[in-house]
Formats: sequence, C-alpha cells, structure tokens
Amino acid sequence: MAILNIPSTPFPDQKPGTSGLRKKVAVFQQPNYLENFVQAIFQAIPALRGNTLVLGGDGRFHNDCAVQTVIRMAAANSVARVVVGRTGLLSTPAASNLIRQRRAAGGIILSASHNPGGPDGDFGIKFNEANGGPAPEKTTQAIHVATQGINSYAISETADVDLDRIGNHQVGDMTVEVVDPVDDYARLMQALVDFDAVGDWLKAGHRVQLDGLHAVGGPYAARIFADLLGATPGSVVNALPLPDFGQGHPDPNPVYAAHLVEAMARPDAPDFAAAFDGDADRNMILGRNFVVTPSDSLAVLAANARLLPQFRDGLAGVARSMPTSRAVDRVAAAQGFDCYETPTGWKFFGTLLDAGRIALCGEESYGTGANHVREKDGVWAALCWLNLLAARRQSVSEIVREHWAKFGRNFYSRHDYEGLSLEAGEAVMQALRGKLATLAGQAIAGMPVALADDFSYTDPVDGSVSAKQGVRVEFEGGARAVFRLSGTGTEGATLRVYLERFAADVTEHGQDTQQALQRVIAAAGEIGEIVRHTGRAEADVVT
Ligand code: VG1
Ligand code: CO
Repeated sequence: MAILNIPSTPFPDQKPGTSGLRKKVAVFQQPNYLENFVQAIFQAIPALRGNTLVLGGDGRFHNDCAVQTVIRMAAANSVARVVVGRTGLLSTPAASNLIRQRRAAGGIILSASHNPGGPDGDFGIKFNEANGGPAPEKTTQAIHVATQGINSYAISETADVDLDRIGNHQVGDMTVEVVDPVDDYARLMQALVDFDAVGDWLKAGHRVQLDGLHAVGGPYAARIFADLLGATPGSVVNALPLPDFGQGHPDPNPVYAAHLVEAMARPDAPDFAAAFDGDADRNMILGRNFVVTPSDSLAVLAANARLLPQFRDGLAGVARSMPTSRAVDRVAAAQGFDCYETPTGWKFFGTLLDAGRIALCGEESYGTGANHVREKDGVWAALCWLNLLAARRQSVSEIVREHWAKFGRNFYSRHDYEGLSLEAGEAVMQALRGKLATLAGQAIAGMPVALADDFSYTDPVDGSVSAKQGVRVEFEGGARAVFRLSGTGTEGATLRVYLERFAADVTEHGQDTQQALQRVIAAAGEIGEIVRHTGRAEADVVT
C-alpha cells in the first residue's frame, strides 16, 4: 500500500464549536479541508495509532465520500482497525456505544446533527474519546492548535472499501470491520428498557408514531419499535435516511416537526409520538394533543426513574445544561439527589457520568441521555417514555400534568434570532456583559432583578474552567432569562434567548406558555435591547 504525504496549508477557521466542526458542504468539499482536520485529529490523539477507531455518520450529503477519505487517512496514520457502520451510517449514540463496547481509542462521527443537509446544506465532523463522549474542550483545543500547524497530511493510495458488505476488509495493514449499525445498539436498549412491558402495552392496542425525519434515526426506530417491540409497520415514518433529509430540517421541535404536532391533534391521533434529529441523539416527545418540553421530559424521567429498569436503584444525581429549565432541580431537591448545572453541550456531562456522580442528564434543546453511553440518545428517550406509559398506565399528558401538580410548573421557551450578522450577535452579548454589574436591584418590565452574571463553570471532577458560557438574569420570584450565541451554526450568528418562569399554583398550569412568559419576554427584550441591536421585532424560531 502506497502512503502519500500531500502538502497542505492551514485553514484559519477549523475551530470546533459546541459539537464538532460544522461548515457548509461546499467548504468541506474544498481540496484538503476535511483532510487537514482529520490529520489534526490523528496528530492531537496519538492513542489512535495501533488502536481501534469507530467511524460513521448520519448519512447526509458528502457522508459517503468523507467516510472513504477518513478510512484512507486512518490506514496511513497507523490505525489498526476501523469499525464502521454499513454504508457509513451510525447514529451518534450508537457510535458512542460502539466506542465503549470495542474499547476503541476514539471515534469520528460525520454529522452536522440538527443542521439541514444536502449539497447546499451543512456538513460536520466530531471526535469522541475512549469513554464514548464528545471530546472535552482541552482536546478540541489541541485539535484546533494542530489544524493551525498542518503542512501535510498522510493518505493511503487505495480503492474505496465496499461498505455495503458486512465483515472484515483489509486496507494495507489496517482492518476495516463493517458492522450492522443497529445490532449492538438494539441489544443495549433491550438491556435497559422493559421490552416485555412496552410490547404488552402495544399489544393492548396502544398506537405510536416514530418519525425519522429521513435522517439516521429511521433504521434504529424501524428495528426497535417495529421489529422488536411489534409496533405496526406504519408506526415508523420517514425512516429512510436521505442525503438531503427529504429537503426537511432534521430538527425535532414543534416548528420543524409541525406535521407531527398536527398529527397528534387529530381525533385519530396515536397515543405517543417521537421524532429524532439528523444523528438521532435528540428527541421530541408528544402525547395526544400534547408536546412535552425537553426540560419537563428530563424532570419527569428523573421523578419516575425507579420505574425504569436502568435506574431501578435510584439516581446518584442528575445534570442539566445551564439554560435548561430548573424543573429537574425541584425533583432532585424533593427526592434528595444531586443536581449539577453545566454549560451548553454534551461534552460537559462526560466527567460527571464517568465519575458516577450523575446517571441522567439533559438539555433544553431536545437532548436527553444517561450513563449507558456518553451522548444524548433520542431513541432511548422515546423508549423510556414508552416504558413509563406502560408502567404508569397513564397518558403522556396525564403524567406531565400530574408532575406539575406535584412539583410546580416551570414555564419555558427558547426564542432564536437566526441569521444575524456576527456583529449584531456580538453587540447584544457585549452590551449585556457591560450591564451585569448594575442590573441587580433594578426593576425591568416591573420585575426586580435578583442576580445577573456571565456563567462560568468549574468542572467538579477535573477542575477545568469554562468561562463566558451565557448571560443569566434572574428575577425575584425565580423567573429567568438567559442569553447566549449558538455554537453550531454555519452562517452569521444565532442569538438564543431562554425564558423561564415558575408557577407553583396548579390553577395557573393550563396557561399558554408564551402568555405565561409574557413579562419575562418583555424584560429580556428590554435588557438585551434586542430590537436595537438586531433590528428584529420578533424571534424567528420559538420553541
Ligand atoms: C445546540 C444546542 C445544544 C446542543 C448542541 C448540539 O448548540 O443548544 O444544547 O448540545 O446544539 O446538539 P448551540 O451552540 O447551537 O446552542 V446536536 O444534536 O446539533 O449535536
Ligand atoms: Co444531534
């Protein structure tokens, strides 16, 4: 096998964001762009030499081509074995599981997750460490530093591996093992969830709808819900992964999966529905005429953990990202376990999970997960909910309403201002940071500010510090507005404004969320001077 050393020069913009490096497909298609980044991974992670690498992606446009490039470069960089999903597919949680099962030195996941795909869409690449989780900041920084010093990359001169054929293939000294992308993951789910109880619940006539949004979750949902659990074949829709996600936006929320919200409002609606994002690590949970917010979903799972075989012995602790509503905090306080608040991004849960301090965690961005892998896990979350429905013999809305009655309701919404100029996004954040010292004590939109800061996190396990993780403004009485800029977008800036208000009184719980948050929304607009800095009177996406 000939190994070529191709001269190259650094690209200035290869800095990973909240979850890997994401750019327009056209950027990744430039000569040497992907290659430089992959070479930087091999340079920054010497443990990959002589070891196993897990590889797969969400099937978006350019996946097929990029996966062959990574294989050729792995062979040239002395990787011993690549474990890759058939046709180059692996969901993010399945990749995390395979890394752990195979004791791999790491994994490369080709995905831009919830970002749109297709030739004009986005592509992405992410490195996961030996624990199965997204690389922590010190590793992504090392990779970024390596990208800045690239002067060549190594690649083997070999033919494409036939990724349709399960089994071992040889590329020089390196073995490429093509595996079924679903097998190991499905086995893991069977060990965690009460499949008999869910199967019986389905046999009793309950109906479900699982929506793959034409992304990588489809094959997992088809195998697990239809083949293994016996849901009727029509229960799994949009299950075929397509390079452009059928021109949809693989972001499971009430805006981009509005068709599901509508379907669940019809008289013939099923009892339960869920949808997953591009790489199937996100989940949206719906009941008949009811959408569960991700923050509530986390809180409900925490409160009912002992009903799930995975958590039969209770929870050591839970964690949520800072902007996620504090509904789960109330459960932790009532039931006496720890609750951690981390910056946005799954990489911050890794140390807590590894140390056994937490067993369950989640983000407001439709992400829920636990200690069985080191990624959020969409299909698992849907299974947990079905397990709860079967165990409690109640509907989705009954379970959530009962939860609110017991713990109070944290009304919650996220307002996204997309496609802002970088300057406008920065201007909002800078102005906010400039005000932090003087906000406390002022009354905004009639609400006195109790506390204002820029969230800084010290990891309780390894002591690493991550500063400037978002501006928090807390009002007296517990309402809150949080501001941060997205770290996953590929065009301009996206401002995210997270809004929350607690209501203990059950007579308030039926209110419309935006209505209930009206004053917090007004206060956030005023504090952030959003109209002045962005020229936008309203958010583009409200979830
Ligand atoms: C967003 C979400 C964050 C999530 C990240 C990756 O990041 O807010 O909670 O972890 O996406 O999710 P940001 O920086 O754009 O707010 V995924 O499913 O796109 O990998
Ligand atoms: Co995702």
